[in-house]
Amino acid sequence: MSDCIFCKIISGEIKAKIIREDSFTLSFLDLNPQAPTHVLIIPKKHIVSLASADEGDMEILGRLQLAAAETARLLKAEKAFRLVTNSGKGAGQSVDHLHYHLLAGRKLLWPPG
Ligand code: DGP
Repeated sequence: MSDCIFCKIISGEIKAKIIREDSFTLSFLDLNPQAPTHVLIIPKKHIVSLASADEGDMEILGRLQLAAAETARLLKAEKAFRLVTNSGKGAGQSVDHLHYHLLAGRKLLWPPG
């Protein structure tokens, strides 16, 4: 989508520190880190949010999970990390392109705020 920040990161129009990439997903450092390790994992397909994904997105949703686990391994965070998606403005979603936050490197409290 032409006015989507994350689509612009995928196309290279906006720079980001890429951690991992494959044909379907991109992992890159969050601009506003909330933990020593804070990576965003996104589909290259523009999906607005998890709530708007449908059965046709089943494969990409699986690939996102595996990309997140691989990203955690690459960053040596596989023993303790959190994967979270904010779906909808009320949940804190500020970018309307599905993304998972991978957080690690500090004590992660539960429940989250
Ligand atoms: P959320 O609030 O769940 O929609 O998370 C959006 C995240 O995206 C937020 O943690 C900050 C990050 N972000 C926003 N714009 C950019 C950008 O241009 N580059 C990078 N690397 N991250 C961004």
